[in-house]
Amino acid sequence: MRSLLRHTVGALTVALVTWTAGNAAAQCIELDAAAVDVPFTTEMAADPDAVYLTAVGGDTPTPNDCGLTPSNDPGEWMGWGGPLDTDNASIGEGTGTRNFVTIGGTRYARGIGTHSDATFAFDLSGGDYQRFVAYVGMDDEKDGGAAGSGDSCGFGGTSEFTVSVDGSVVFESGLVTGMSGADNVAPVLVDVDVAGAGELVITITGGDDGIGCDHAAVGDPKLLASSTAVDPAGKTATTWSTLKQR
Ligand SMILES: [Ca+2]
Ligand SMILES: [Ca+2]
Repeated sequence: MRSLLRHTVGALTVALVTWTAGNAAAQCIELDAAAVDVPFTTEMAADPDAVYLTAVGGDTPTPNDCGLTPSNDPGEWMGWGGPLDTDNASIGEGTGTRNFVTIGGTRYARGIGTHSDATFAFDLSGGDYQRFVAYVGMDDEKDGGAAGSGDSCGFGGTSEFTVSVDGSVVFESGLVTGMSGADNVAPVLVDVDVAGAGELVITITGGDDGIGCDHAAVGDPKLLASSTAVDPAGKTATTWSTLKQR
């Protein structure tokens, strides 16, 4: 059973949802271990009405219980630390070190965790989708405090995210950082029209400082059949000090 309540984190209002193992989405989570304890303030559960984008689960490119898998070469799915071998997890430090996808203090039940540079292409021609909705940002596992002592990636990494539909750019994040000074940085909402589209491409590059430490992630990446508006939460920074109190 799920419980749902509204919760305010600073100026950020999000849906705070808890979920239990045993639902359909849990079949896609194959975390071997948590290498580091990544702090979070909010959990986002899977949307039972969505078709999710995923990385390794399922039969390409047919949607199944796990989601729609990429149609491009797996060698293009990450720029460091691959291959991607686990759904709904961060890139971690490689196989066996994945964590839950966590961006700006929100832990996502569904998501793609990778490392810049990365490209994911999805064939949408088999479904009747109206919108693609997701949250993009840097995974908090490289933020200060989460990265651990001796890890030089305590600034959270930087990347740029682009979404294209049938060859046309429909979303550009600009430069996204994992932290802003001592503050965590909230994920950026993507909400684009994919009605009648044949292909969706997500491109992640390293920004202006290369790809070092760029543990990039796409949280709750879902295809929706309805045009219902999504609460545009997720653009207000939460403070790292708040996260550390958990
Ligand atoms: Ca962060
Ligand atoms: Ca970078």
